[in-house]
Amino acid sequence: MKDASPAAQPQPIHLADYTPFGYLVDSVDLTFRLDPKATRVLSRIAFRPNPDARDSRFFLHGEELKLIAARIDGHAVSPRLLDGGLELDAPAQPFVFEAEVEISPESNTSLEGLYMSNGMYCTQCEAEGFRKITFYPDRPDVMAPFHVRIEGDLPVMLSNGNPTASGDGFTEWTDPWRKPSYLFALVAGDLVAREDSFTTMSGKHVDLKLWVRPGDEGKTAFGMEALKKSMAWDEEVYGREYDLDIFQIVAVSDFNMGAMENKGLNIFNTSAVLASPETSTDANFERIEAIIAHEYFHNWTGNRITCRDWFQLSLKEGLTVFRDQSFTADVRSEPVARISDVIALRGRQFREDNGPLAHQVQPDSFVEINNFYTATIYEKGAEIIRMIHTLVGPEDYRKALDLYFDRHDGQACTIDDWLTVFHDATGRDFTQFKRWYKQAGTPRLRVTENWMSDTGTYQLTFTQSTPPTPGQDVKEPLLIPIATGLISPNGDEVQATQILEMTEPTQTFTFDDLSAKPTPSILRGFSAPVILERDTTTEERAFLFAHDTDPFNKWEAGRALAKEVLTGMVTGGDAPQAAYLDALATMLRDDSLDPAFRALAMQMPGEDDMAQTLYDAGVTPDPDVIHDAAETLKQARAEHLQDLLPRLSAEMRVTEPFQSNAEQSGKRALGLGLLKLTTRLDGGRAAEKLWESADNMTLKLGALSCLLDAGKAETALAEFRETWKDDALVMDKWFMMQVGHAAPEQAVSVTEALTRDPLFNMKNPNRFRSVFGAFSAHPAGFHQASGDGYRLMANWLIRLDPVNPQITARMSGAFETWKRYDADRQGLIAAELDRILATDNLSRDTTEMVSRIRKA
Ligand code: B3K
Ligand code: ZN
Repeated sequence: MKDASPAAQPQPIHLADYTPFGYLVDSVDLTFRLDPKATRVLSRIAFRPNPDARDSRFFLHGEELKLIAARIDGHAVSPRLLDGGLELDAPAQPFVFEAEVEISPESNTSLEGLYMSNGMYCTQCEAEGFRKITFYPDRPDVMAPFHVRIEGDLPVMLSNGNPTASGDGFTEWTDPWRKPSYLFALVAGDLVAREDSFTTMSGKHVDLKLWVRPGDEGKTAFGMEALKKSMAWDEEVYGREYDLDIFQIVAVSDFNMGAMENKGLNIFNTSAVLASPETSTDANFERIEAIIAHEYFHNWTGNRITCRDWFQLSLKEGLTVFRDQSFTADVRSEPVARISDVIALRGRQFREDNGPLAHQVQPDSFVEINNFYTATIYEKGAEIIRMIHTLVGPEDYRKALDLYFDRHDGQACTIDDWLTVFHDATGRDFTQFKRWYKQAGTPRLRVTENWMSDTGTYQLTFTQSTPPTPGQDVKEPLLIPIATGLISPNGDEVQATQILEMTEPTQTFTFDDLSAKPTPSILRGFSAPVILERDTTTEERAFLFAHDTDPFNKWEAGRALAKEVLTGMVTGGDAPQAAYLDALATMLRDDSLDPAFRALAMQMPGEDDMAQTLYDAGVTPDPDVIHDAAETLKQARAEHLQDLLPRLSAEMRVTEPFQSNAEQSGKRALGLGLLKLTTRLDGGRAAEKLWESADNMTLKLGALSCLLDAGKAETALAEFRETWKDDALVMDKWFMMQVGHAAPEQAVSVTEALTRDPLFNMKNPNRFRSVFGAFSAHPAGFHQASGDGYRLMANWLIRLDPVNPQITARMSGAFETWKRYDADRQGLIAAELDRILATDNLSRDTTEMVSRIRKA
């Protein structure tokens, strides 16, 4: 119903219009009679009037449902069927509503609601998928205990909670914890489990099961370990214990995102859980560990305490991302984790926040909630929690979290509830701080310094401003925690890290008793999600790159230096600067630095990052020129470092059996970074050797990447395809690598050719993303001046929209940076955006996204 009426502009929903539902739900009983084409869902829901509600309208959401029968207290009723649901005149006292509906999982390609993936039934209900399963008040503030019976002839049939009965052709599940419908899950199919168990801190035994398709058992060990580590970490760091007899994870090959935190039954994209050294890279292992932790942590931050409405989404997502980031920092390397998180934040969230899709962490309105599972809600949301943590300190943070769980367990809450807890626990006023939730856009923080040698006084003056964003022209000053240290000319730290709390538009901070003019190290650990603007010299950046004791700022200095060099090359035709190349060599040679850190510090700024940097500096970026400059710089780096490469590469060789830990992966990352340079000098000989000898996917793929760079990958690609053609996750890498490494002028044809490969399948989100995600992440290929890249992308978005609107809407973000570019490119993109918008029956998801982008 809803998806088919896009011609009328979809109407936004407003936070200000929130009212509680007129009824409370005391219990939900569901029976599923599974059938691919005609599944019957019988529901029995006990309602009672909500004393806190003014509105007594009884409206239940429902979409794409065939209503067979409805009853109230056992008597047949005829509900009014409306757009998006049904309405009834409900009794003014407690009553039982029953319905029988029919749905067709097999024809559900949106991967929302109940659908089929590879012959197995599975569900995705967040945010509003439950209404595609049965009629229900499908909103997160309606919470209830669920009892589920599944009837069918499949070997495994699972739902949330504890198993309470099973027999020939049926299973039953009871989830005693009241939950919103978005956390409902059902899975049924031919599955096998890795089984394990966990004993909680209070001695409770929990069965753990990780379900996969037969054949994938060998890829489950790592996920299970990650789960147990997460369970222990949440007890230790947050005092949170698991609360059912069983915790299950199921791996599904067709899934719109990474994973889903359904109560007691997490559903995972295979790419976010299956791992083995032969098929997964170190980066895969790290991501899997973080996602397993993230979904597990939702059990408390999201499930036990959920969101009142979807405007509060960051209440669970920002907090849970912060929790998974802290977990990764604890189990791996803190500096490396922080740097990687900031690279991702800048690459995705800053990009969003500085374009047409910029929005508040707590929006005031939305059209399609699925479009708001964004980097801003997640990553900027996590930065906000991190700032709170920084401002109140770890002890008060824990005190406040204890109060949060204590006060709000079992409730559907708001971001205001969250901030009130911090106020009550610490006495601090969060009124100004709340602007971080309500103000979109990335703040700019300008800093100037003043040194008074006669008194030994040093001052830093900060000025903050946030540029206008769509619908929000005026910005108020934010409370910005600026972690700052000072370093003396000989490299000693003369002022340890201190948190400067900026609250005014302009503010000066003074440091006394200094014997020499210090070098400031500002925004250590990236203490606030802002863009720091500071006019400084190359020498000073090189000094900080060499001496800063804060690992984040040390890395940041190197990155700033690289950007400065690239900017000079792009805008002034400068040659690569020796100061940068020397500093890079010194850093790489420094054995006291963790190889993982060195690998990150040698990484070049991405071409999209450079485009934004140039645009911010008032220069219209040309993707081809940026690409060429980056290539020239890479070559210069290789030549400058050539004496270093053989020794350092040898040092990074791992001789022990493969482990996916921080130590080994750091060495492999640096080794492969060096191999990229070596390839520029030896034409790919070393890479060929590695290709032959590599026994794990990290090195194999690293070698392949170098062979692609050297133009010598033909045999390797064929061999790779032959070996892995039956392993979808590995083949995703094969697709992605070819697009990512195509020469700019060939990127369109390479991408097109890959879509003709029999293994390309647009219905599988992983496969579609492996091709088109990689294509849009290749700026010089996507932005070909001919406009061919834009056309190719638009063609496929138009084709995918009727199949899977969520993925289409998300991928349309490829165009979000269009206003950065020259008038010709803008004209070409505008035409493609208009063509998408003119498509018949375009989904609400895509309509909203593309119109927001177009409006810029
Ligand atoms: N909560 C889910 C995301 C649901 C996305 C719905 N379009 C996964 C997560 O954040 O953990
Ligand atoms: Zn989440």
